[in-house]
Amino acid sequence: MSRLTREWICDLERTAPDWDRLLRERTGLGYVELAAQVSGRSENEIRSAAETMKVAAVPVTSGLGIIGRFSASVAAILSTMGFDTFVTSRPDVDGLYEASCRGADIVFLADDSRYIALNLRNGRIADNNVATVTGYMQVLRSMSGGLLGRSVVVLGYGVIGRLFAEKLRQAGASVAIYERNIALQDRIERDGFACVYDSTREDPKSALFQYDIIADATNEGDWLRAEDFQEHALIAAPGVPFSFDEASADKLGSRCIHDLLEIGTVSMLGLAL
Ligand code: 2YC
Repeated sequence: MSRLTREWICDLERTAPDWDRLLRERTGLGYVELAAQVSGRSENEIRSAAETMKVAAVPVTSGLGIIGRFSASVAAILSTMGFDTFVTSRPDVDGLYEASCRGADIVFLADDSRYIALNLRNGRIADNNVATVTGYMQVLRSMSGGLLGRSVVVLGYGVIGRLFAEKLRQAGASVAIYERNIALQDRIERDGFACVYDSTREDPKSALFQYDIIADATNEGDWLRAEDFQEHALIAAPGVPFSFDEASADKLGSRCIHDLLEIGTVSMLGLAL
């Protein structure tokens, strides 16, 4: 997934509770419900974990360094679920040590290559890529009423797109891939998927109109419009930056679910319990 920027997430601490409510309204799955579903636990088990467990977000300075408000945003999402959370005052190894000394049961930390949740009590580890796709699969299941036998197109065949296509296939959906990168098209065929991107078409995007369930895992940003899809199409969009502009997002309304960090983070929590 693309590296977030402070500008993109600067409001997330304030909006995390609103998005929890909106997700529940639109998909029936707020943060606690989502964490329960991906973990195979009950909502009450998640809520009682929130009452007893401490979670720390540890800033990491490696590579391109700390993203302003990243750790605070992670903490805000998890405290919205009821967890006692804190951001360590120190980064990196010293921060991990601080988290342990202050009684953290689970730590969340990310460098430029990997964003994980590590359970210090049982050693379970959750990876953001896997958790994000697992969370968005639950969202799609809930919005669509079931994926068995449904025709789904996955946009983009990067790490998230590949994970999404495999999980959709496992769920019994008929999966096609839309990927314009020629180098990836061989891999798509090898993995047993049809690639529906056709560069000979005047408007390759017109191939998307036939689908009513879309998983958007692209990272180009601002390249799709609501009009590219059927009126009732459902779109799960983990891709960052978002593929739609504000006007299209408004037109799509509750048929399109996208966020920068929330669904992946609450799903990580569920998978790390
Ligand atoms: O502030 C910090 O601790 C930074 N080291 C965080 C870097 C996160 C880089 N990764 C991303 O921006 C996204 C994540 C949301 C998941 C995958 N890429």
